[in-house]
Amino acid sequence: MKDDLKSRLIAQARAEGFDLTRICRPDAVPEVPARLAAFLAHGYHGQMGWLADRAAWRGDPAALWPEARSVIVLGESYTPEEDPLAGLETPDRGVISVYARNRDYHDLVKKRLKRLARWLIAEGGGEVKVFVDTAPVPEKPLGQAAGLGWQGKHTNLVSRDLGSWFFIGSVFTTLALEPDAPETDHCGSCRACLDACPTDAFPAPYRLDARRCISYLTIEHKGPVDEELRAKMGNRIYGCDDCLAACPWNKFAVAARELHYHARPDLVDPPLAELAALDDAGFRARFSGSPIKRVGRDRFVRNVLYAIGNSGDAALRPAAQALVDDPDATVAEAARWAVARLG
Ligand code: B12
Ligand code: SF4
Ligand code: SF4
Repeated sequence: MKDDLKSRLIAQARAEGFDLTRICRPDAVPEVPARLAAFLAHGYHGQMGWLADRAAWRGDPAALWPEARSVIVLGESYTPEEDPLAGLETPDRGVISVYARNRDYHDLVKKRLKRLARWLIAEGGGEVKVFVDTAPVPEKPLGQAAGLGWQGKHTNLVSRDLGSWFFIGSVFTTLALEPDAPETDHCGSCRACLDACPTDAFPAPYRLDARRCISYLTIEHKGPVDEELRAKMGNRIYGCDDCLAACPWNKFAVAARELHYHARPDLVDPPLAELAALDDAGFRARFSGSPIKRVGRDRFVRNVLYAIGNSGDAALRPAAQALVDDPDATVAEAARWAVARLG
């Protein structure tokens, strides 16, 4: 009877739009507390104090909700149709990472998780909690324990079916569902992701120093970025996909089923001059419904100015010059840096 519930759950998740559905026990990741503690002890989390604040829960899903008996871990593909790195060849344009080229996945995945959870309660009873990204849940290790994929050397989960381009969501339940077998590491001797990183953000395979990662620097880091790293950011203005795009397992990925993940044309490599001119209202209007809205106009324009400084394109100098007295001190400093770099 329970197995029947599990196969119907998998079919229901598929109908909701999830590409992968696997199950593990909440206590299936005993290695995580020590590894998370080592990550924090090195200071790899930078300004992301929230990673340290709730480390006891993030390390141990069984402590987060002691009544939970199973974790359903789900993967949703956002594989791009376009070449994700093509924009790196056009320095007068900014590259936005694939996951942020349309609607915010947090909203889309959460809605689906909630619908799936309601279905599960109706069919099997029990209680549920749903999580995607923002809760203190070790989503990647849980995904590996459930067999969704393995944590590759770039630290993200890689699936034999979807490659590196998929989001993770989870449903914790008090039901005891049959767990799946964990996935094993299929990286072998490959190190394509490590070699692709523009900022050498991997102190070792499977370990990321987030302080050097362009995704962290463009999205999470407040204030000025170290000059040594700025120059290496190129024209990446929101997130970074270089290590994901390098993964050979992507050849098995098919384009995302969810149309809201297909790129909005105006978010594929937009002109830097246009973005530098955005004020608060313009920024909010342009990025409404997009994850980019979270960083706010000032941090976004800071990123755009670093890209202008790296462009080598003197035609962009006036766009930076216009911001040297910006009320935001970080934006003003970035503008002066860009003007000086363009000579
Ligand atoms: C914080 C965070 C970030 C930070 C830090 C990233 C990181 N690798 O930790 C920053 C801002 C840099 C970031 C960037 C990105 N992120 Co992010 N991020 C998170 C978040 C919120 C928490 C991750 C976390 O706990 N990090 C802390 C460290 C300690 O965890 P860890 O990487 O798992 O570290 C493990 C390894 O070091 C490992 N380890 C240590 N030694 C060894 C040895 C061996 C042999 C092995 C196997 C493992 C191992 O053990 C550690 C503990 O598990 C998760 C959502 C969530 N709640 O889980 C999303 C999440 C990981 N991010 C995601 C995405 C998509 C991205 C980006 C691709 C976005 C982009 N395009 O810019 C980049 C990728 C950068 C990269 N190479 O990781 C997805 C990944 C989906 C997937 N398929 O894996 C997640 C799961 C969000 C989601 N719900 O879909 N992210
Ligand atoms: S996201 Fe970019 S900067 Fe961060 S580790 Fe991957 S390649 Fe390096
Ligand atoms: S690029 Fe190679 S080393 Fe990196 S995650 Fe993919 S298979 Fe593993």
